[in-house]
Amino acid sequence: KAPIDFSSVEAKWKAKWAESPPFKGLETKDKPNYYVLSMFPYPSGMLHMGHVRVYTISDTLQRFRRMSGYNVLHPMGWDAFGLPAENAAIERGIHPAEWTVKNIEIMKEQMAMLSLDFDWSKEVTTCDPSYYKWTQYIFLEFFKAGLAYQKEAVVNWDPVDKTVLANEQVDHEGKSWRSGAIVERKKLKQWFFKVTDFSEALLKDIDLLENWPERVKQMQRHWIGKSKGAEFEFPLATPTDTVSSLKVFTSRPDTIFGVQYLVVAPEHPLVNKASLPQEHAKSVLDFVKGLEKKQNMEEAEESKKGVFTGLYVNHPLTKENIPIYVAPYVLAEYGTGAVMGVPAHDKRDWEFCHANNVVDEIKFVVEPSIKEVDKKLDYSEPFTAQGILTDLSGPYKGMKSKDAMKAVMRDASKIGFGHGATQYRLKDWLLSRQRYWGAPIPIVHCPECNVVPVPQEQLPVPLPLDVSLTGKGGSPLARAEEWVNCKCPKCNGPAKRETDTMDTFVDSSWYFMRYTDAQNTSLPFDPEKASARLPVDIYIGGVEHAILHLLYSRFFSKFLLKQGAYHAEPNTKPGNGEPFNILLTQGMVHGQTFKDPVTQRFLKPEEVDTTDPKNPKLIANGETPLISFEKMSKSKYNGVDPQTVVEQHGIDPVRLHILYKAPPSEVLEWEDTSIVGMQRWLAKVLKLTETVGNTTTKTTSIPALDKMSNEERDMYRETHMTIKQVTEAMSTTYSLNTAISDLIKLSNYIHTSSVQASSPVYQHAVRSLVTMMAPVTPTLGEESWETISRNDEEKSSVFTQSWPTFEEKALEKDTIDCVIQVNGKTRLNITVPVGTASDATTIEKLARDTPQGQKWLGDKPIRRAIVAKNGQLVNFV
Ligand code: ANZ
Ligand code: ZN
Repeated sequence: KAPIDFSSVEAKWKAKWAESPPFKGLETKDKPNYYVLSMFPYPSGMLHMGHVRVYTISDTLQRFRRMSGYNVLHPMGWDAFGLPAENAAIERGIHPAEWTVKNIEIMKEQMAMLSLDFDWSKEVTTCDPSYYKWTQYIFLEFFKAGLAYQKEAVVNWDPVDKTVLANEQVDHEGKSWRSGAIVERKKLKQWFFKVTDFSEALLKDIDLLENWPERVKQMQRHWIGKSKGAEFEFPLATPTDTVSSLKVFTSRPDTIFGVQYLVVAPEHPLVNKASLPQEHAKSVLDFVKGLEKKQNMEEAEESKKGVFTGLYVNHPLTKENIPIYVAPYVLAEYGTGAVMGVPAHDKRDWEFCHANNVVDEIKFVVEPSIKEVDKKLDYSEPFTAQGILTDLSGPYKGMKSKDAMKAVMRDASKIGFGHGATQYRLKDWLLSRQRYWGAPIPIVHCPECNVVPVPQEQLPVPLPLDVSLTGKGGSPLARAEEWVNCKCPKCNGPAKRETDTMDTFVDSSWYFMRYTDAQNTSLPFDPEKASARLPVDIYIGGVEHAILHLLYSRFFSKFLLKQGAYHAEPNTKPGNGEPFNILLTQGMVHGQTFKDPVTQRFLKPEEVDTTDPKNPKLIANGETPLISFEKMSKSKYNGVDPQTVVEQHGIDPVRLHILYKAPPSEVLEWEDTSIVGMQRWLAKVLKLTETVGNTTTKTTSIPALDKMSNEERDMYRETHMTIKQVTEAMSTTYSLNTAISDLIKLSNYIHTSSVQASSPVYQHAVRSLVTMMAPVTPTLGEESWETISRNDEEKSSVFTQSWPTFEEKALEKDTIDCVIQVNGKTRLNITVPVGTASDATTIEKLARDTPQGQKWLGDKPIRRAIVAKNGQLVNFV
C-alpha cells in the first residue's frame, strides 16, 4: 500500500489549480523571456511512455524557469495531418477530422492527468484551417521566392492501386504493402522546396550550435554531405547533333589517368533514341525499360549490371578513346549523373568493370607511399586510399595524391577540360503527397496561364470534407470534382486546383513560430512577437528527428528570417536564423521483457508470476524467465500504459521515477518495482514539513554564520551546497537524476540532524527542499508547502516562491583536512581551522598533540616545514 493517499492529494490540488492556475499573472514586462519547447505529438489517441518522459522533462524545466523569474512560454499542439488518420478512415469509415479531434481530446486529458502545465491559449492543431491557412501562406512565400517548384521525379508507383507509395510502403521484395503488386518506378510531376540553395548555410551554421549533441550535428553534416573534388568535361570521340561532351564529378582528380570508361545514370539525358547510335539504341532502351520495375532496379544496382551505349569519349590527357556505359549504380540526382570509371581505385567501379568485362587490364595509377612498408599494391583488389602516383600517371608520376589533385585541376582548367567543384548530397525536398489528409498546395493550373498561385486573400484553400477515401487510385482530391474545378485567379477562365497535399514535415517546420502568436488572423505570426521569443531556448524531443525535422525547421527559419518574417537580436545565440539554442534529445523508454529460457518465446504478463519482483517465475513450470529491457512493442508484451501506471502509483512518484532512473538522454529501463522508493521519499518529506508545521516558532531571519551552532552551520552548508548543485542541473547540465539524488540526500541530512525544527536554519533547509522539488513533483510540492507556509499569501502556491539562491560564503568550510608527511612520507591526517591553514607553527603544534604525531615527530626538532596545496599537505623535515 502506498504511504500517501496520492489520488486524494492529487484531486485536491487539481481542483485548486483549475480555480487559480499556479503561474497565472506572474508574467511581467521586466522579466526575461524563456521558451521551453517539447516536440508536439501525433494525435494517435494515446500517450505512450516516451511522451510521458519528454513532457515530464519539459514541464520540470519550465516550472524551474518560472520560479527563477522568467516569462516562460511552454506551449503544446498537435501534428495532426498524416497517414494514420487516413487509414483509420479507410478501415473504420470514420472521417479523419473526427478521428483526430477525438484523439486530441483523449490525449489532452492524459496530459492533464500527468500534471503537465502547458499554455493552452497557444495551442496549435496543424489540420485546422486556422493553421494550415498559414502553412499555405508560407508555401506561397517560397513559391514567390522561386524556392518552391515542380519537376518530374521518379516515384514508387503501385500499378494495381494506381497510387504513389512512400519508400516505407514498399517491402524488401519491391512489392506494395497493400496490393502486393510489383512496384514500378514512374516519373511524375512533383513539388519541391529548393533546400539546396541553403546547403552551405545549413552546413556552416552547424558550428554555431554549441548546445546541440555532437551526434546530432554529425548526422546533419553527413546528411548534407559536402564533397570537394572536380568536374571534368570529356569530349565525345564523334560528336553528334544532340551531344558533344559528357560532364562527370569526381572526388579523386588524382586518378584521372586511371579512367577506363564513363558511366551515366539510366535517367541521364544522353539515354534517348536520338543521342544513341542506332545499332545500340534498342538494347540500351530495353535495359533501361527493364529497370522500371523497382525490383529489377535494385537487383541491377546490386549486381552492378550495365550496358554499353556504343558511344566513346576522347580522354584529353591520355588521348585514348574510352567507352560510355549506362548503369543504375550511378545516381541521377547526385553530381552530374555521370561518373568517370576508375576500376583500380574505386570499389564500385571495380565491381562494375568485372561484372561487364569492360577492359582486359586495369590501370593502377596510385600506389601506397613507400613509408607504409608493409603496404604494397595488391592487384586483386582496388586500392582506394590516397598515395603516390605511379608511372602510368604521365606527368604526375611520383607526386603525392594531394599535390597531384591540385596539379591536375590546374592543368585541366588551362585547357578547359575541368575545374574544382563542390557537391552536396542533400537533395531538394520533395514535398507533394498524393494523399488526402494534408494541407492542400495552394496552386491553380490554368490552360491559359499555367501555374498560378492562389491569391493570399483567398486562403485557406480548404480541404474538402466529403471525399471518398478508398486508398486506391492516386490523389483522393482529384475525385472531388466540385472542389477541383475552379476559376483561374488570373484570367478567370476555367481551371483546376492542384490535387497534391503537403508532406506533414512542412506543417512541423514552423509550428514553434506559430506558438509565439497562435491566434494571429492576419499573418502566420507577428514579427515582433516572434522576434521576442525566438530562438527557442531549449528544445526537447526524440533523437529520431535528428535529421529531417530539425533540418527542415532550420531551413524554414533561415528562409523566414531572410524574408523579414521576424528579426534576430544581434547578440542572441546561436544566430543566423538558427531556431533552437539548446537541443536535448531524450533517450527511449525500454520495457521489461520476459522470455522463456528454453524456447526464447516472449512471455505475456499473465504468464509470469512477479509477486517477488526480484525473483520472477514462469507460472507454467516455475522456471526463471530471461529478463531484458527492450523497445516497447506489442509483439514483446512489454508495453506500459501511462494511465495505468499513474493510477497505480500516483503522478509524482511516476514523474520522479522517470527523471531519477536515467539521465534524460540515455535509455530509461522502465520497471515498476522501485517506484515504491520514490513514494517513501515523498512520505518522508511530508513528515519533515509536518514537523516544521507543528512548531510554534516560525522564524524568517537566519542568524549570521558565526552566530550559528556547529550543527546549524553544517546544515546550512549542506542546504546551500544542494541549492548550488540542483540549480546547476536544472539550468546547465540537465542531469535531472543527480538533482533528485541531491534532494534526497538533503532530506536525509535534515532527518538525521540534531538541529531542532524550531531553528530558523532547519526551517530554511526544509523550505528550500520543498521549493526545489516542486518542479519535479508539483502536487506533493504544493501539499508540503501548504504545511510550512507562514501566511496566507505564501500558502496560495509553492509556485509563487522564487527559486532559492545559494551564498558562496555558506559553502566555505571552517576547517580543512591536512595530510602530514614526515621526511616525505605520509604519516597522519589532522583537521585544522581554515584561518591557520598555512601557518606551519600552529600545524606543527596540532600535529604533535595527536598520538600519531607523538609517534612520528616525538621531540625531534623540525628543520624545515613545507606547506603545499593551501595547507592541505605539510611536509616536516
Ligand atoms: C572517380 C573516382 C576514383 C571516384 C576513385 C572515387 C574514387 P563523394 O565523395 O561521396 O562525393 N560519383 C560521382 N557522381 C556519382 C553519381 N551520380 N552516382 C554514383 N556515384 C557517383 O563521392 C564522389 C565519388 O562518387 C566520385 O568520385 C565518383 O567516383 C562517384 F578512386 O570518381 B569518383
Ligand atoms: Zn488563367
